[in-house]
Amino acid sequence: MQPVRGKIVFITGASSGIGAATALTFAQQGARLLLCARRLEKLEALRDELTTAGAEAIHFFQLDVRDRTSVNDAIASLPEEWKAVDVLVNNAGLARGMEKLYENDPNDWDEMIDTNVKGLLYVTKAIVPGMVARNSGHVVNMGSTASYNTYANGGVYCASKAAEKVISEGLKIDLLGTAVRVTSIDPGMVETDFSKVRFHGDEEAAAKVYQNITPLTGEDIADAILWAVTRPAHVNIHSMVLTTIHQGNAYYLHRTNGNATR
Ligand code: NDP
Ligand code: 8X3
Repeated sequence: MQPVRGKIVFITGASSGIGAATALTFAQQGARLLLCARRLEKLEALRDELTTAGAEAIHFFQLDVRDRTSVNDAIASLPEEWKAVDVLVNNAGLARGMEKLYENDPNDWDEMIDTNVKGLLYVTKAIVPGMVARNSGHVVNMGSTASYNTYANGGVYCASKAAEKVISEGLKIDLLGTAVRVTSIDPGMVETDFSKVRFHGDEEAAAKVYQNITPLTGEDIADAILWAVTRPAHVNIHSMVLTTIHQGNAYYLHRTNGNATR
């Protein structure tokens, strides 16, 4: 096992859900946490908990990953002691809307593609050249079971996660000959703010997604990320698909009320 104590772990979208849980898990291992999101106040609210949990150091900054200039400027202007990122967790992402593709609001498409695909690329481009120069590092991209099975009314979100899967594969190939590792973590349903965001704040619709199943938690995903990152240096975990016991794939579920699909 490779310890992460003292390593710089950069997590995008750390203000909520899987990102916040990953920050806590790596804090418990004594990592140095570099965290960003658009809602700086949400990051600030985590500071005490992360410090108490054991983070060696914490540095926050506000970032919208969709803005390429801001991504480049923010990463270029990091304090010197935060520049050599060891682990990048490209987690920032979202789904917007749940309607037939031809009835979707194109603004929702833009938001998903700009965040989940282009944002991930911008951050990767800003960080990976340094990893290559140091011949050391690990990129963890947040995928989804949505990249394996397309489900009704989710075509564009599924497409964005299919892009993430292919980008992860391509990055791994392009890094051959270096010691930099690439992992795609591909969860099924995780109860976070994800569905509230997807349904534009409709909490009732969001709650229904997780009714009559035991969903995964952010901590479950953080645990998977930590496992992938702490394998010996010659082991590259390419992808990890994880779902609740109640989920067969992105579409088939066992709901305790008898429903078998989403
Ligand atoms: P949350 O809504 O709880 O968290 C999403 C995080 O992404 C927030 O911290 C948010 O921060 C950040 N974010 C969104 N847009 C941007 C942006 N433009 N720039 C920077 N940060 C951004 O959802 P999850 O924790 O569930 O989602 C995290 C990732 O996990 C996403 O990539 C999602 O697709 C993926 N995923 C989620 C699953 C689930 O069932 N929940 C399953 C599989 C994958 P802020 O708003 O402050 O910017
Ligand atoms: C999020 C999980 O099933 O809502 O990627 O697409 S799902």
